[in-house]
Amino acid sequence: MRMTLLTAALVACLASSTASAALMPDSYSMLNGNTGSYNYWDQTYTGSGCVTCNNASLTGGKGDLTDGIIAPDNWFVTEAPAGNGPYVGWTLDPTITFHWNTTVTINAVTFYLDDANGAGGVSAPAGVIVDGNLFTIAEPAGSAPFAFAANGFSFTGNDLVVTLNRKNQWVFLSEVGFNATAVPEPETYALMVGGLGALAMIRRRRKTT
Ligand SMILES: [Ca+2]
Ligand SMILES: [Ca+2]
Ligand SMILES: [Ca+2]
Repeated sequence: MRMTLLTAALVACLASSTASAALMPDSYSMLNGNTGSYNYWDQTYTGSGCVTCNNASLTGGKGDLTDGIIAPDNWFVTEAPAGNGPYVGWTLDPTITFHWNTTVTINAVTFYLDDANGAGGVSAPAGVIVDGNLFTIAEPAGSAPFAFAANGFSFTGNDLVVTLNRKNQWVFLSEVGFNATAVPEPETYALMVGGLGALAMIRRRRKTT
């Protein structure tokens, strides 16, 4: 029973030390989207730059890519009629720089993308580059929007650069999420070791009585 408690305490400590934390950027910069049948712009972007101009330079703000809204359907459904649709769609390979005001460590980036199987020239991208690391994206089964998580790298800094590599004429993105594996603080280690030490002492005391 005491060993079970000890094991449970250890598992709890390890679980808390590897918990994943979501990190919201303070701003992002990129070129605005393009016009096709509709306008696939980042019309709610809060920074400087023309939000209704194709490929205008947008800097210092946030918009469609970090508003928490993930497009639930293909571009031809969610973008019609022309308005502030949830996607940003490009006919170039967009490079987006995400900025944090404080230094962050990031181990995973999730991209929420459309896969229209080529309808209107819109397909899943061939891959994404995150902080210089290329991640190839296999063609998703079916034709629904999907999420692709790039992980297995570690970025520490203020500005994380990502690029989407198109496979077709267009690439459509509605949200980007960031996760960090929290590194335990020295105090956490101290508490963990202290807690295990206390349990061991209890065990020893019980043995001697
Ligand atoms: Ca969004
Ligand atoms: Ca949009
Ligand atoms: Ca597909």
